[in-house]
Amino acid sequence: MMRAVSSILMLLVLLFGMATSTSAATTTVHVFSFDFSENPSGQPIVDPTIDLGDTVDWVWDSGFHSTTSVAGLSESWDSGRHSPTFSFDHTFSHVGVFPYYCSVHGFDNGDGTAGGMSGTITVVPEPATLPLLLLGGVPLLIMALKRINKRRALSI
Ligand SMILES: [Cu+2]
Repeated sequence: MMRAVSSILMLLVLLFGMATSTSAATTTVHVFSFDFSENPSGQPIVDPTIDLGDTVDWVWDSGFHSTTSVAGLSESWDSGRHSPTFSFDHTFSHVGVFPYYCSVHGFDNGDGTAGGMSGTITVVPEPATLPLLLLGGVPLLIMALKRINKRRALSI
């Protein structure tokens, strides 16, 4: 009985710890002529997907560029135009897909999208693992409780 209770407590502590230990992260996005990507120039272009509360750190590798969000969205930023060496941070506090562009080589289409030298930041709710952990934890909890009840029935 005590062993079952303590193992349930251990499980709860573990689940809680895993659910709350996801901390804010920073993703680097390279800025080069003429694109934005998680990969450096010459490798496949990757637009990042980040967790809510994470930060994107744009790092200028080459050329004269800006990172500028399109108008009318819940996230808004503008680095201004710079050459290397420069970097610019923005922390995302809203979930969604956020298109942005270089004000030198790209443009705001005026409808929430961007063209030319442009990219997107996708922000997903954090932590994505919490519902999965709870889904996994509930059956384990029920199994443990059933086992306790069975032992109790036997000992009477
Ligand atoms: Cu540019």
